[in-house]
Amino acid sequence: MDRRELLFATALVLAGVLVSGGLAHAVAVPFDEGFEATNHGLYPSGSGWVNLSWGMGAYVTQFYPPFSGDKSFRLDSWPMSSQMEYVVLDELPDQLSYEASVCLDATSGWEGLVGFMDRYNSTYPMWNFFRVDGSAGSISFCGEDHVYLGPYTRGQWCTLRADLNYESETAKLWVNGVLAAEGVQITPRAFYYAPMGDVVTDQWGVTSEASFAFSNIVYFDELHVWEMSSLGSVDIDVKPGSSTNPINLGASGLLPVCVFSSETFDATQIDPLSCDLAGAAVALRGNGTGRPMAHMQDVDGDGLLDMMLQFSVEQLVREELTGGCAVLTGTTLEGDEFTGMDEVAVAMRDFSTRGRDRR
Ligand SMILES: [Ca+2]
Ligand SMILES: [Ca+2]
Ligand SMILES: [Ca+2]
Repeated sequence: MDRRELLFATALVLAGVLVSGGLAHAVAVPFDEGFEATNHGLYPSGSGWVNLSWGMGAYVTQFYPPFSGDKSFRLDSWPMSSQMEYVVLDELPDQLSYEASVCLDATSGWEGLVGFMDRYNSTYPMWNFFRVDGSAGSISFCGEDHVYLGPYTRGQWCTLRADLNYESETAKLWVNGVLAAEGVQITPRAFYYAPMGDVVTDQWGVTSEASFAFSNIVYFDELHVWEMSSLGSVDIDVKPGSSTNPINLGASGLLPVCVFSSETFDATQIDPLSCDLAGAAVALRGNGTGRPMAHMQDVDGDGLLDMMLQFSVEQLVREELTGGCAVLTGTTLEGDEFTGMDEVAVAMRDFSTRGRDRR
């Protein structure tokens, strides 16, 4: 039996023990775990964690600088057995994102993995996962494509995020909040794999890998899984300069709305003609050109140009403002959809025609 076969056999035995002991309860998406609710030295069993493969140990620790709060999750593998922990997700939405902060121990950390897993497999029983490799000094992602994402230094926390689109079977990947790769081919949610039969990758978790001749200590913190809307969410400000954002529906005139650029969204690429705010389109210039009233300006002073849009107050639909929120939707010139929301205070000073019509 070579090492791979031994690992496979070990995983099967351990998995058998787990299955006979009853299946784990699924956790709801969104899933959030910062390990602050578990005492030092204990396994975080209260939040749905299940052990897949015992290495040397897995417990919440206060003794290593965490990413958040004062605790993180420490996984320590044996040379022949990975330490693998997972939660079962109650659903796998079409657009699923996950994020994890990972730190390889400064002296004893070799490789940490985060992503999806199934009960039976051998060396890398994971799919659509990040690999933080201390000896190579690299961060990579393994889906159907394997992509290098950037350098890594042991002893440092890195935050990894994957936006998985199971419909297009591609991912956007982020390292420390910066987009590192997009259009990366991913493994489907469910597939057939000869050694294992039907595989459903509904288990998500973390691993300290065992392909080393010594133990491997990895810390994990701030683990999140959530459903991504097909619409990208952007920051907007109705009436920049006003925090209460009063709108008088009985009045005419223009309502300015700023859409902010960020590291991940370029508001200058918005198609103003595609935008809708509570039923209103961007007003057109009155000079017969038919051009929308939109201009670029760095409204929040962060060095990135933002998009200022002017909407006609008369077009606003009162029913779409109930609840005190105005929702903006639109697309970029490349066709990417986005949405943003701001609070508004609606006043109805004029109850003549408009108010009655809309009752
Ligand atoms: Ca923490
Ligand atoms: Ca405002
Ligand atoms: Ca700006």
